[in-house]
Amino acid sequence: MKRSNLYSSLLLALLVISACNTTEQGKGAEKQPNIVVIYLDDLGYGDVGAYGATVLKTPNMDKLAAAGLRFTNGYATSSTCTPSRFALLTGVYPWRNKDAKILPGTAPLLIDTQQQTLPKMLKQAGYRTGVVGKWHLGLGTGHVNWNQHIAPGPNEVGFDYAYIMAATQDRVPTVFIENGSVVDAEAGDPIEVDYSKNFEGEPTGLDHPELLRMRWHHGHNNSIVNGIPRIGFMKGGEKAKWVDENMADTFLTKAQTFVREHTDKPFFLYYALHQPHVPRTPNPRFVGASGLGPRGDVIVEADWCIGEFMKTLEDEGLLENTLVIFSSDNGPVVNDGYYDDAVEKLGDHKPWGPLRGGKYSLYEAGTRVPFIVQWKGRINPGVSDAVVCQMDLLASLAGLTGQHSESSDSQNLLDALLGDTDQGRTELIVEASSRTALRKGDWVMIPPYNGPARNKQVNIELGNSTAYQLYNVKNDMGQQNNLAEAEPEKLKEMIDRYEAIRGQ
Ligand code: NG6
Ligand code: CA
Repeated sequence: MKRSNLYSSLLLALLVISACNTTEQGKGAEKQPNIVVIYLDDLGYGDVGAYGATVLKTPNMDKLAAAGLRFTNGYATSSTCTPSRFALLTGVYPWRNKDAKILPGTAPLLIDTQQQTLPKMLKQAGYRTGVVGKWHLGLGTGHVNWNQHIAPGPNEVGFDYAYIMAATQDRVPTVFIENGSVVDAEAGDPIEVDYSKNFEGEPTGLDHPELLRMRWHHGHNNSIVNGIPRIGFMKGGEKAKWVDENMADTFLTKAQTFVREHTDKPFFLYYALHQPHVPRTPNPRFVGASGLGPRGDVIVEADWCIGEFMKTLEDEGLLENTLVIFSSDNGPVVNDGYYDDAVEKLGDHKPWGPLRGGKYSLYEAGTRVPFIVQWKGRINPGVSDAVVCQMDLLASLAGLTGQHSESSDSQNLLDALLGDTDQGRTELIVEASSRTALRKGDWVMIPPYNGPARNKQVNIELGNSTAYQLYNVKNDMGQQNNLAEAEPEKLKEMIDRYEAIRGQ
């Protein structure tokens, strides 16, 4: 071979190899994008501009929707936090686990450490995994010593990194926990937590209303932290206690840092914001921002955090290689136990949008939530009416990353989530404080339940009735016309299917 020919052959070979590499990388990016779940706490279907809110402005959430796929039938499994988060992380219906209920801050870890989870599955696919924000899935095995390493917790169910609050911001302990250790804990000021009795000499919201800067409406009258009465009793840990108004910035910074530190390998980040759950304590920068009082202000604050977080992805050049899923753990509540002007300043804003009910409810506003999926360059912006559920992320993301889902509840809806089809689930059981209902096609069937029709304290219709309820939620989104009597065949079909699934 002539020397010039040899050179050209070598050059050609190099070109072929580099072309193959590019294709490989391209394929890898398609299969292994970074994955971020941005999860709000009690954000309602009607709280987001893209879902019809007009009084309340959410430009950054709207931007996600404008650049991504907005689901009109996106569901949490449950109308409260713990069961929804359980399903999100395990892909299993929460009603299969009798302990999947709103947990106190002292509850043991709800997820079995042997169980498959979303972060564990993604770790198998080579991902680095992190959780920042609200946990509320229990910690330890029953008697947590808050002054020692706390385990099992997020690190034992698949998260490489965890910066969390244990339960909710209205429950003690009011401290952050980073990889099993209370942040800023001091050996000389040990933390003690009890949900049944107070510690001697410690003031409570019930006994010392003069010490409060936020009054309790129902519940929330135990230990006082930062002038706010909480659920449960806590002693010690003065330096470790969070400043409520700084929580949003703290979680944002941790989420941004996680991204910046993991740009070399695919990552999965579960960014679980604490807004707009009670107590609503916007940073002073956001006080008055919404005109709707603290509930609106903390939604504006959360919206800002999301904008800043998305900027970080953009600045790191990751937008085109990151699948972002935005949703909420359950529907909205206006008065959830504190006097905070949310009721008085609500005006024309409808956190539940066109849906009936809210948090704690079996009606649609309990579980149908904002649900947006964005992947720049891969997902065509638009709106999808496919029924999708957060529980399906396990099987769908397993499908995306070439892994196997061990859950039979979680469905691989990757094509629907990426907008390649508008076919989602055909049926879904939704849950509200251990009561369940069936959505199948355009229909929702709620079996009879004892209990009040309305929770008067939070002023939300719960879905309880002595009779069967049957709604066509396509024609009657607000569930105003109970068709149980008019459509006996449909009702029977729904009851049969419901009983079959619940009996599985
Ligand atoms: C309820 C609390 C409520 C809220 C909820 C959990 C009372 C009276 N109410 O028990 O304020 O903390 O639990 O919300 O204590 S969730 O979004 O975490 O499910
Ligand atoms: Ca919640």
